[in-house]
Amino acid sequence: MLTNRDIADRFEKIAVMLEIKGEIIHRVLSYRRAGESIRELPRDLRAIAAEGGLTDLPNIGDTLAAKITELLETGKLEFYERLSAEIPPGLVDIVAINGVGPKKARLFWKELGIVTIEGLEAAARAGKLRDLEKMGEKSEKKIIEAIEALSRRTGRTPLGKALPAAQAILQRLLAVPGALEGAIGGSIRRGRPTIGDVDILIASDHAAPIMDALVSMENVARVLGHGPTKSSVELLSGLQVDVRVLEKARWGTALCYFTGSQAHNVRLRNLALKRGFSLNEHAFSPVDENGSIVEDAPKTLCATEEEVYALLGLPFIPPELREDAGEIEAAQASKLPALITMNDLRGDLHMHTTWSDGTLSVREMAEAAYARGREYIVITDHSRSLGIGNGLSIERLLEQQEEVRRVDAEMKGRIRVFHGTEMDMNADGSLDYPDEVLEKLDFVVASLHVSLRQDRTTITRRVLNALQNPHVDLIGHPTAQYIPDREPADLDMDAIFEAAKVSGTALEINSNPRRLDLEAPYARRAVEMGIPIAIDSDAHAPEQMDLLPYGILTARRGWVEARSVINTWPVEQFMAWTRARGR
Ligand code: DGT
Ligand code: CA
Ligand code: CA
Ligand code: ZN
Repeated sequence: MLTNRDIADRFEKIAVMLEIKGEIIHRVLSYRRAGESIRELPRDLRAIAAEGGLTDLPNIGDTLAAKITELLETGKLEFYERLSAEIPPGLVDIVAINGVGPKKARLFWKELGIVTIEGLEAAARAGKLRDLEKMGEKSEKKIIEAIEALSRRTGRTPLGKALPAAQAILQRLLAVPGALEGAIGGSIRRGRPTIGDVDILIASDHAAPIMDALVSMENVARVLGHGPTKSSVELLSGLQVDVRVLEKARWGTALCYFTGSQAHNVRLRNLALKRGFSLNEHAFSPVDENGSIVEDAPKTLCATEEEVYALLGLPFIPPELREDAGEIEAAQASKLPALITMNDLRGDLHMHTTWSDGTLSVREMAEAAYARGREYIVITDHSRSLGIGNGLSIERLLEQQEEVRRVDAEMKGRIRVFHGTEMDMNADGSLDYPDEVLEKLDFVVASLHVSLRQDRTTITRRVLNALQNPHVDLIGHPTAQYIPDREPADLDMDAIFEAAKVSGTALEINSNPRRLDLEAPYARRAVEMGIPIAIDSDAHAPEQMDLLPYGILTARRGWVEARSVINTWPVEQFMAWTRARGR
């Protein structure tokens, strides 16, 4: 399903393509401005479209509204498909190079047939650009430098983009006749927050049709390699996808190998060597005392990963743990954690409604959460100082409480609905509501949203203040990172963990794939210190409740068990916990 950001990206891409085409600036700007407006929207376009409100948005007239509707309904845009046939979409990436505008991109394309950054770089290094109109050795050198800078800047793709793209491709490939089994491997399977490239495995005896299906997908920008059992493509999004086809009899060794991590694989190979085998993606092969593979000796194939680990004397190790971060030792000692799963989640303690910047009412969010199997939720709209989030004054907060109580009564026997807040930890270190207001609430989340670039002492003190307040139950998205655009705030995490341990305040794993905050290593440390965790959706719209699996994946990478997570607890236990915290 396309998000506001996807549609904004698309319109901005169209603007650049029109510019390369040489369209009048008025038309170019209409797409660019529309893209910018959509990117800034505080609400889901889908909801606005459902209300018929698209043309009320800034910079959106009838024509663009129709295009948004087409994108929302079909996921595609006829106009864009036609334009792509005329203007290679890879040129848009070239325009992103510092110092290369649409005119230059057009020049390189028309004169030298260059349609990708790599093509441009090769031409520049070969000295082919300098003789073009208005170019020279100096500008050629500048382009090489700018390309190098660009490749340092980009690189990894957020999990939230890579995983849905990988799933869509996997489904396409599994639909090819002869495909028996398929999986996403690599860093996606391990749940890393950002992804270098996508690795997909398919078990089949007929690789060719699967390879052909991959390279002929319409969202392929370039084919990087097209072999008999192994191919790589670059998608229009820039994401690289590696696909390998193998026999089902070797599925276990192959999936294990291509899941990684490389460090984990090295450990497994060493364990295999100790047992007299060389282990690779194909099989366990007997080795002699020098470690050389014994030719003609029978190899052992593994159809499942369980068999691979069993041959190494280990229980199955969940992919999220495979980072050589103690999982091998834990497995050897039968001390692997019983990792949390989606089924363990009962509550969701952080979400927004139309009272602040959400898209649905309290009742609608409760229904949406109930439909997804939640047993209890906390409504946590923004607090008064957060202007951009339409934060609630004390009066509106108390008014909202009446509505929450009413909805809770209406939903009786189906889901419990509690009243809370996502309160700002203000730039001056104060909390955004006084204690006498906080004590009226069932649950208090405190979050950093503003002045995120304060120095370490100042910004850490804001969080420590919140941790010292007995009314604060949870620190929301503690580091305030935003993947990939914003680094975590410069916090003294040691001090924060120590303070949370003393106060017993929970720390959040925010499931939004743009946040994934806390990340796994911090979550693991919190659990080791006995600090409670909450895994929340922070939903501003109902479909964002479906992002919880990203939080679960992150928790699993952090060795988190259900018992450490307060919203896996039955509602009575959760209530007893918050009450014991001074309510
Ligand atoms: P990424 O793509 O940077 O997010 O990270 P990965 O882990 O997906 O890495 P990738 O795509 O290069 O390779 C996928 C898996 O294949 C990797 O996790 C382990 C395995 N693999 C690839 N190359 C090697 C290698 O040279 N040695 C070993 N032991 N394993 C490898
Ligand atoms: Ca990968
Ligand atoms: Ca790869
Ligand atoms: Zn929130």
